[in-house]
Amino acid sequence: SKFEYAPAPESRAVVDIASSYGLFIGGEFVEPAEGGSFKTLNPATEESLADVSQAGAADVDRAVRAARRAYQRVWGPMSGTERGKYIFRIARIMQERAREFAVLETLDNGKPIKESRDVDIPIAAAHFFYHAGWADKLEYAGFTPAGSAAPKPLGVVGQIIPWNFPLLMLAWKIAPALATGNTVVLKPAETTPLTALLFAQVCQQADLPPGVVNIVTGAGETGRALVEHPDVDKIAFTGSTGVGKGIARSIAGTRKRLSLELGGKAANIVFDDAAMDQAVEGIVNGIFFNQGQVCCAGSRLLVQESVADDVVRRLKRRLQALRVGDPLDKNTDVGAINSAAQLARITELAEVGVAEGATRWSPECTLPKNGFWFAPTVFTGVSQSHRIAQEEIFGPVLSVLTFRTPQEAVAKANNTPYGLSAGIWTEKGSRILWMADQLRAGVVWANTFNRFDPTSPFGGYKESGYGREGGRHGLEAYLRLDSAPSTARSTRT
Ligand code: TXE
Repeated sequence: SKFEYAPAPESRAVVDIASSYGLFIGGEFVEPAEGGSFKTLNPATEESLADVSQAGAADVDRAVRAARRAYQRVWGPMSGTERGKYIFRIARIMQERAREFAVLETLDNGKPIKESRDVDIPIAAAHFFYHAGWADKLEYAGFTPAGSAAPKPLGVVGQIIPWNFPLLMLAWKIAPALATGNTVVLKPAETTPLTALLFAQVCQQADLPPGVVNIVTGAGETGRALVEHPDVDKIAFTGSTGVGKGIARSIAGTRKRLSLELGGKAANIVFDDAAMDQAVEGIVNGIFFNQGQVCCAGSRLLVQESVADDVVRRLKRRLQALRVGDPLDKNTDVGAINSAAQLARITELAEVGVAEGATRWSPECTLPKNGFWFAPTVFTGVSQSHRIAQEEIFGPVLSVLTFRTPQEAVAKANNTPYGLSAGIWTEKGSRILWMADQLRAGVVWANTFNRFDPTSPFGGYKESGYGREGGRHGLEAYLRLDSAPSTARSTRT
């Protein structure tokens, strides 16, 4: 049955939030077969924003069938040029509706509006623009030998994303999948489904053929149904390392392809010759951007011993000036933690840090009474074996360690199970190149941190996962590079 909208009692000025949402399947919003729903909250106030449908296995099956039909009948056979036009149209509408997206993202996630306004939404739109440009050029990009057929799509792709960058992760997943001719069933995280549902409306507005994009909302059970569905050709997952490993186990031995983007414990490495004001800004941005709920967050500061006291002093002074509070206030630097569960994980690991003997410090700040809040926190006196130096905290908590030589910095930076990103702060170009070569990290930033661009591939080493997202490399995850015929007609441009 089709889902009818009722406006929420106090829908916000900028964005219309419905009181309840259906599943987006086959181009329309529909009721879930078993009728269940869950609430999504504003983490800054704990108020309910909307009721969202809970997709069960029957709904996931319906979405996969819609995606298969769209793949076989419309999207697979369509020329790259035509596909590109639809993706461009989506990008343009996202730009036009950027304010709505930004406010909705901040309400549902708790992140400061200046981040959703200046980072999440514009980069999400940029991913669609970038990939629209690829849609009709795939056969010229060297994926397959010159003169042979264009590379083929995989078919129906299941995508599962986390709550830390809800719309941006959706864009990282959907834009390359569509550009390469695949159709999609995407499951947003259960605490942040609203911008994905607004994106579904954008697909309608862009007249995207029904079934090319399907959005199923729900928690881990819904994700599991998607992973286990026999007619899905690939799973792309971003989330916790534990769940990622479980997905890899359940997919082993099936025809499904898999790409995983998991956790991190990045080192932000500051040498004594670094431009210190810039480095301190980079440290702050590295760990307090999005409340530290970032897989590539610079959660370990490795600072050269000779300047360690000075850097920590400057850092603390800078943190006194951070504004923590109402995420909708455009002056806010640090917003709310996304959920009670995440707050509990952060709180527990911070307590472990104290119990293991590290020194805990936070600037003075008054946290709002309701909602999920955690003050910016710095641990000094941390050693490599401490859990706060090894485990992903995924919160506004920085662990400070020191080193003497570049070799020691490399050894310490590489001493975690992860390998997603790293930062280097030095004025010496030769040292940047040597360090970047030695660090086991998929992304290495020099004299900057947390920079994202659709043209650069992003992804990890070791337990941070495999596969790359963004750039030419990101497209490979959605293509068959052999010359076997695909189930749909060729994707000639
Ligand atoms: O992640 P989950 P959680 C890390 C971070 C955080 C921890 C836990 O350290 O503290 O993970 O976060 C879906 N089959 N990261 O519990 O559960 C789930 O519904 C299929 C790092 O929120 O991995 C959601 O859509 N899907 C990370 C998505 O997986 C399942 C971002 C992620 O949730 C599933 C998020 C299952 N069995 C957390 N169980 C990063 N790399 O950025 C859950 N899901």
